[in-house]
Amino acid sequence: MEIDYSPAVKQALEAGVPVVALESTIISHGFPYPKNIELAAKMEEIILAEGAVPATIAIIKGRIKCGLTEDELELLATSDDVLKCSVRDLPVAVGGGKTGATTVASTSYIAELAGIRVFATGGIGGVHRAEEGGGGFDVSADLLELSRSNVVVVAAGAKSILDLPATLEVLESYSVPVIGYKTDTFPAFHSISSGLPVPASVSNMEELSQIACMHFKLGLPSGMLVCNPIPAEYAMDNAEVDALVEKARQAAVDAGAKGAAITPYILGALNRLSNGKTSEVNMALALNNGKIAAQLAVHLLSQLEKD
Ligand code: PSU
Ligand code: MN
Repeated sequence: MEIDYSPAVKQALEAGVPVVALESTIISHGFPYPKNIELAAKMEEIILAEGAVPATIAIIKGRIKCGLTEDELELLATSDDVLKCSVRDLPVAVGGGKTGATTVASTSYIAELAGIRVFATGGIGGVHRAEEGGGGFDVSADLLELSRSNVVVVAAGAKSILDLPATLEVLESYSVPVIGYKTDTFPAFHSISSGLPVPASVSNMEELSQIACMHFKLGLPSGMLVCNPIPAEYAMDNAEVDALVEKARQAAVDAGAKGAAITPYILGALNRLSNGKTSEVNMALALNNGKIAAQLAVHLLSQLEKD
């Protein structure tokens, strides 16, 4: 598959400089403009500051891009004609010359093809709650892709709009290692903890990179999920989030939002209902994931070279 690399990403991959993949759905469908472009720029800065090179992935007019120009980021942030592309949408987007933002699933898929081992996002998709407004029967392709793309994904867990116990069960069935970074519970995106235990946790970067290194050395076909909770100073109380989520879910039912449109709809409703607070929190956790992913990419590369 042909991928268009930006000069910076191409150079980094050739020279063996650590690279961190970034998704673009968070830009096109996760934040309002101009917060989204602010996030995209800050995410790149924070990764560069840690000594890694950011590679934002998207489909631009039918071309798979790994590393974007400012104009391309601006297009993704402002156009209302950007498809939300999971893996199954790639043939339609690429074949049809369309512009699409990549989800955790499709970004992981492309990152592996590009030889990028670490990917930072906000939160992963998961198993939706079965009741109305939860999406009905709806399981994100992010989970399936985590089982078959050989990439370490750093995320602040998943949002409490999802069924988190079921999400963890599916990750177990799919043999995806789930590692808590400085936590022994699964983070709930806006909140530090869902209260659900994770199967393993590490207390520092050295340990994390050793485990990630072992994942690749064992040749496991799956990805690995690193759960990095939101920093305490930005975190929201579980009760505050739960109350907002209930209202946002009702708004989604009233608006008839379904399928792939559910998550973006609920994110927008949470932002409105909280007067922008959830977007601020979302920004803080995404940047923190960028930072940890960059540190991991740097450590992992030297670890892999050592062994
Ligand atoms: N969660 C967020 N913000 C997002 C997403 C999830 O807080 O922008 C996006 C990610 O790109 C994720 C996708 O991969 O939604 C999952 O969508 P679905 O549930 O339709 O698979
Ligand atoms: Mn879905």
